[in-house]
Amino acid sequence: MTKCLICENSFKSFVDFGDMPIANAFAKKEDPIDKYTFRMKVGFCENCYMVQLLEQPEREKMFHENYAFFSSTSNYMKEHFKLLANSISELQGLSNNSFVLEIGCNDGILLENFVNNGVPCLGIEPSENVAIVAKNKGIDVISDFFDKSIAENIINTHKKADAIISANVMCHIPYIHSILDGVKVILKEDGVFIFEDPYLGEIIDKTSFDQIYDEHVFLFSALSVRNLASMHELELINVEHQITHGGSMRYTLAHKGVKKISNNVSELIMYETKIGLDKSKSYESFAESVDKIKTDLIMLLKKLKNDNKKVVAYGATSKSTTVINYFGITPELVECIYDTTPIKQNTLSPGANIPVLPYDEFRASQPDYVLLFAWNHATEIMKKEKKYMSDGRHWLTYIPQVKIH
Ligand code: JHZ
Ligand code: SAH
Repeated sequence: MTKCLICENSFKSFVDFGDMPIANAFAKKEDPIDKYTFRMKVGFCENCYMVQLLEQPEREKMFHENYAFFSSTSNYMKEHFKLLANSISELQGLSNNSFVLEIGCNDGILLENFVNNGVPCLGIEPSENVAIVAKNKGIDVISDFFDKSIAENIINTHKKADAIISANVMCHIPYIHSILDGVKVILKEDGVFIFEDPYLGEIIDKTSFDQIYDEHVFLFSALSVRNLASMHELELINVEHQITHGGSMRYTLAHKGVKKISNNVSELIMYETKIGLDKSKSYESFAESVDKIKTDLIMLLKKLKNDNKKVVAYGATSKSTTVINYFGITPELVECIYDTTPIKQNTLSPGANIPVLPYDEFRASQPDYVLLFAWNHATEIMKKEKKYMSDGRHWLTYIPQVKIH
């Protein structure tokens, strides 16, 4: 039994992925291979409804000056964050007298929009290499891990925030109580705290098990977020579905009792209760569904190998580390992974040592089948590669089930 990170209740795991490497530990060929692994199990706390990892590597092992994920590699995500900035500006009536704080600003994909619109803002970003890209865009960034003590420092030098924003960061932070204490300190009386993360309801529905890796310590639902907020005198006032990252939810929190609660919240809670996200037994078949995908994909990859087909992969995602290592995908089955991110290129994938190559070499490699690890960007990528792939080549995807396109 393990203690829940939110309410300290004891809980057990419902799925065990075995020993996993750091999802973004792409190894340069000249570097020694990092043999570090942690046991990746996921469980559900019946008391507060939080789905969470039982164990997580220490934060400095994941977020540092060689962090491999740069947010701005997707044009679709750039557009998504531009729209988010506009909608928050409208919601809060932001101007050059306002103040916006972002937790985990990465390369500045969101905050650059506020800078361009003359809205004062600040990013907090511990991974120095991505923070430098944001700083070079003219964004004010503190290179540190946000928590309550950082918040207390910020309040000495900045005014209170009209909006605090955090995309794909809250679900990464096991010390989330300290984050919410910090939010409480910095958020103006009528301010909003808006965050979005992959949505538990869709992860269960689509069996998108690859959203589970070291960085994602929590898989949120409205049920768990509402409860967590209430522990900090905050209130969940809105929820909005997003199609990003394979299905996400945007949660809006405000100080308790200040803002009207949208009907979306009770409707989503009703839906979550109906599909059983509040009950242990709903999670029992998840591992079986994952193993069905595993069997189907491995069988297909072995058959393609026997038929002498050339199979490569597209997108060295964090998610792919779970797929590759849990399924036992080797360089014999998938020759290499092409990716546009310079820091990932000419490296070996974490755990399985599949070569990661520059995207520029993808088309010349003439594959028969392309395994799409960046399936969450399928619309953007398939559009970009449409002409090339129409020449008798096939995409392979595996969420929600194995499919040849
Ligand atoms: P992508 C990361 O997850 C990690 P990952 C993190 N934990 C998280 O929650 C989300 O992001 C937000 C490449 N690519 O977005 C770029 C191409 O090569 O699915 C990336 O390496 N060509 C913070 O890593 C990868 O694919 C393209 O055209 O699972 C995509 O990674 C495009 C669009 C992407 O996130
Ligand atoms: N918001 C971006 C980046 C997500 S990547 C997007 O949606 O694309 C997650 C980021 O959170 C990483 O850049 C990591 O360095 C950062 N991070 C991790 N822990 C953090 C903390 N305690 N405070 C602030 N940022 C953190």
